[in-house]
Amino acid sequence: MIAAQIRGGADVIQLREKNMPKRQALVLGLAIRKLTTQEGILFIVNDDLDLALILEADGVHLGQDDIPIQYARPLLKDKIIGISTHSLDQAREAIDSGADYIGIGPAFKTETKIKTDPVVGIDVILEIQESSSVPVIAIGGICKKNIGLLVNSGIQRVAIISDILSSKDIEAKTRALKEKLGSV
Ligand code: TZP
Ligand code: MG
Repeated sequence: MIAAQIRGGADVIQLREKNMPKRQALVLGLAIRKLTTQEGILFIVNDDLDLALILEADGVHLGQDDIPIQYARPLLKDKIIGISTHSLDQAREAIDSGADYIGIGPAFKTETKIKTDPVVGIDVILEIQESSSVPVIAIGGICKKNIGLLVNSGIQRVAIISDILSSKDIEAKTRALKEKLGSV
Protein backbone atom coordinates (compact mmCIF):
# COMPACT_ATOMS: atom_id res chain seq x y z
CA MET A 1 0.00 0.00 0.00
CA ILE A 2 2.80 2.39 0.88
CA ALA A 3 4.75 1.59 -2.28
CA ALA A 4 1.60 2.37 -4.30
CA GLN A 5 1.17 5.70 -2.49
CA ILE A 6 4.78 6.61 -3.23
CA ARG A 7 4.36 5.68 -6.91
CA GLY A 8 1.22 7.85 -6.94
CA GLY A 9 3.16 10.87 -5.69
CA ALA A 10 2.90 10.91 -1.88
CA ASP A 11 5.56 13.25 -0.48
CA VAL A 12 5.52 12.02 3.11
CA ILE A 13 4.46 8.73 4.71
CA GLN A 14 3.27 8.67 8.31
CA LEU A 15 3.10 5.47 10.37
CA ARG A 16 -0.15 5.79 12.32
CA GLU A 17 -1.23 2.49 13.86
CA LYS A 18 -3.17 3.34 17.00
CA ASN A 19 -4.13 -0.24 17.85
CA MET A 20 -1.13 -2.22 16.64
CA PRO A 21 1.10 -3.85 19.26
CA LYS A 22 4.37 -1.95 19.38
CA ARG A 23 6.48 -4.91 18.32
CA GLN A 24 4.40 -5.27 15.20
CA ALA A 25 4.58 -1.51 14.56
CA LEU A 26 8.36 -1.79 14.89
CA VAL A 27 8.52 -4.48 12.21
CA LEU A 28 6.20 -2.50 9.93
CA GLY A 29 8.19 0.66 10.64
CA LEU A 30 11.47 -1.00 9.67
CA ALA A 31 9.99 -1.94 6.30
CA ILE A 32 8.62 1.58 5.80
CA ARG A 33 11.98 3.10 6.69
CA LYS A 34 13.72 0.87 4.17
CA LEU A 35 11.26 1.73 1.41
CA THR A 36 11.10 5.47 2.12
CA THR A 37 14.89 5.70 2.25
CA GLN A 38 15.16 3.89 -1.09
CA GLU A 39 12.58 6.20 -2.63
CA GLY A 40 13.80 9.40 -0.99
CA ILE A 41 10.48 10.03 0.78
CA LEU A 42 10.08 11.53 4.24
CA PHE A 43 8.96 9.12 6.97
CA ILE A 44 7.20 10.41 10.09
CA VAL A 45 6.09 8.32 13.08
CA ASN A 46 2.86 9.28 14.82
CA ASP A 47 2.73 9.52 18.64
CA ASP A 48 5.74 7.40 19.60
CA LEU A 49 9.07 9.10 20.28
CA ASP A 50 10.77 5.80 20.99
CA LEU A 51 9.69 4.25 17.69
CA ALA A 52 10.67 7.40 15.79
CA LEU A 53 14.17 7.22 17.27
CA ILE A 54 14.63 3.46 16.93
CA LEU A 55 13.43 3.52 13.31
CA GLU A 56 15.59 6.55 12.47
CA ALA A 57 12.49 8.18 11.07
CA ASP A 58 12.74 11.71 9.72
CA GLY A 59 10.52 12.89 12.53
CA VAL A 60 7.60 12.44 14.88
CA HIS A 61 4.05 13.76 14.85
CA LEU A 62 2.61 14.81 18.19
CA GLY A 63 -1.02 15.48 19.08
CA GLN A 64 -2.37 17.79 21.74
CA ASP A 65 -2.40 14.91 24.26
CA ASP A 66 1.02 13.51 23.38
CA ILE A 67 4.44 14.34 24.85
CA PRO A 68 4.85 18.15 24.64
CA ILE A 69 7.41 19.42 22.13
CA GLN A 70 9.73 20.83 24.82
CA TYR A 71 10.35 17.27 26.04
CA ALA A 72 10.53 15.79 22.54
CA ARG A 73 12.91 18.36 21.05
CA PRO A 74 16.05 17.41 23.04
CA LEU A 75 15.58 13.79 21.95
CA LEU A 76 14.69 14.49 18.31
CA LYS A 77 17.28 17.28 17.96
CA ASP A 78 17.06 18.65 14.42
CA LYS A 79 14.65 16.00 13.18
CA ILE A 80 11.15 17.02 12.17
CA ILE A 81 8.49 17.52 14.84
CA GLY A 82 4.95 18.09 13.61
CA ILE A 83 2.04 19.01 15.86
CA SER A 84 -1.68 18.41 15.38
CA THR A 85 -3.77 21.50 15.98
CA HIS A 86 -7.51 22.11 15.92
CA SER A 87 -7.84 25.89 16.27
CA LEU A 88 -6.08 29.17 15.56
CA ASP A 89 -4.81 29.38 19.14
CA GLN A 90 -3.40 25.85 19.12
CA ALA A 91 -1.76 26.50 15.75
CA ARG A 92 -0.07 29.68 16.99
CA GLU A 93 1.12 27.94 20.14
CA ALA A 94 2.53 25.00 18.15
CA ILE A 95 4.42 27.31 15.78
CA ASP A 96 5.76 29.42 18.67
CA SER A 97 6.94 26.27 20.44
CA GLY A 98 9.14 25.30 17.48
CA ALA A 99 7.04 22.86 15.47
CA ASP A 100 8.56 22.19 12.05
CA TYR A 101 5.09 21.82 10.53
CA ILE A 102 1.54 21.76 11.83
CA GLY A 103 -1.46 19.65 11.00
CA ILE A 104 -4.79 21.43 11.19
CA GLY A 105 -8.19 19.83 11.18
CA PRO A 106 -10.54 18.18 10.85
CA ALA A 107 -11.11 20.07 7.61
CA PHE A 108 -14.25 17.98 7.01
CA LYS A 109 -16.20 15.38 8.97
CA THR A 110 -14.23 12.14 9.28
CA GLU A 111 -14.88 8.64 10.59
CA THR A 112 -11.17 7.80 10.84
CA LYS A 113 -10.48 9.48 14.15
CA ILE A 114 -12.72 8.25 16.93
CA LYS A 115 -12.59 11.36 19.12
CA THR A 116 -12.55 14.25 16.68
CA ASP A 117 -12.58 17.92 17.43
CA PRO A 118 -15.17 20.13 15.70
CA VAL A 119 -14.57 20.83 12.01
CA VAL A 120 -12.14 23.72 11.48
CA GLY A 121 -13.41 26.06 8.76
CA ILE A 122 -11.49 26.47 5.52
CA ASP A 123 -11.23 30.18 6.33
CA VAL A 124 -9.47 29.41 9.62
CA ILE A 125 -7.09 26.94 7.91
CA LEU A 126 -6.27 29.62 5.32
CA GLU A 127 -5.71 32.25 7.98
CA ILE A 128 -3.27 29.91 9.74
CA GLN A 129 -1.51 29.04 6.47
CA GLU A 130 -1.12 32.71 5.55
CA SER A 131 0.44 33.68 8.87
CA SER A 132 2.50 30.51 9.41
CA SER A 133 6.27 30.38 9.16
CA VAL A 134 6.13 26.57 8.80
CA PRO A 135 4.21 24.26 6.43
CA VAL A 136 0.51 23.83 7.27
CA ILE A 137 -1.15 20.53 6.42
CA ALA A 138 -4.95 20.26 6.32
CA ILE A 139 -6.32 16.90 7.50
CA GLY A 140 -9.61 15.15 8.12
CA GLY A 141 -12.24 13.90 5.71
CA ILE A 142 -10.34 15.10 2.64
CA CYS A 143 -11.21 13.13 -0.48
CA LYS A 144 -11.25 13.38 -4.27
CA LYS A 145 -14.71 14.98 -4.14
CA ASN A 146 -13.86 17.82 -1.75
CA ILE A 147 -10.11 18.46 -2.20
CA GLY A 148 -10.99 21.01 -4.90
CA LEU A 149 -12.71 23.18 -2.27
CA LEU A 150 -9.44 23.39 -0.36
CA VAL A 151 -7.23 23.88 -3.41
CA ASN A 152 -9.49 26.58 -4.85
CA SER A 153 -9.28 28.40 -1.52
CA GLY A 154 -5.47 28.32 -1.67
CA ILE A 155 -4.73 25.47 0.71
CA GLN A 156 -1.48 23.88 -0.39
CA ARG A 157 -0.88 20.70 1.60
CA VAL A 158 -3.10 17.87 2.77
CA ALA A 159 -2.86 14.59 4.67
CA ILE A 160 -5.28 11.85 3.70
CA ILE A 161 -5.99 8.41 5.16
CA SER A 162 -9.30 6.75 4.29
CA ASP A 163 -9.90 8.06 0.79
CA ILE A 164 -6.58 6.60 -0.28
CA LEU A 165 -6.52 3.39 1.75
CA SER A 166 -10.10 2.45 0.84
CA SER A 167 -9.37 2.73 -2.87
CA LYS A 168 -9.16 -0.34 -5.08
CA ASP A 169 -6.29 1.37 -6.90
CA ILE A 170 -4.23 3.19 -4.30
CA GLU A 171 -1.66 4.43 -6.79
CA ALA A 172 -4.26 5.91 -9.14
CA LYS A 173 -6.17 7.55 -6.27
CA THR A 174 -3.02 9.08 -4.82
CA ARG A 175 -2.05 10.37 -8.27
CA ALA A 176 -5.51 11.85 -8.86
CA LEU A 177 -5.42 13.65 -5.50
CA LYS A 178 -1.90 14.89 -6.10
CA GLU A 179 -2.86 16.23 -9.53
CA LYS A 180 -5.76 18.15 -8.02
CA LEU A 181 -3.41 19.59 -5.44
CA GLY A 182 -1.10 20.89 -8.13
CA SER A 183 2.52 21.62 -7.49
CA VAL A 184 3.38 23.72 -4.45
N1 TZP B 1 -6.54 14.22 12.72
C1 TZP B 1 -7.58 15.00 12.45
S1 TZP B 1 -8.68 14.22 11.43
C2 TZP B 1 -7.72 12.83 11.31
C3 TZP B 1 -6.58 13.01 12.09
C4 TZP B 1 -5.52 12.02 12.28
C5 TZP B 1 -8.08 11.64 10.51
C6 TZP B 1 -7.89 11.83 9.05
O1 TZP B 1 -8.28 10.69 8.34
P1 TZP B 1 -9.17 10.74 7.01
O2 TZP B 1 -9.53 9.29 6.78
O3 TZP B 1 -8.31 11.27 5.90
O4 TZP B 1 -10.36 11.59 7.32
MG1 MG C 1 -1.03 11.53 18.70
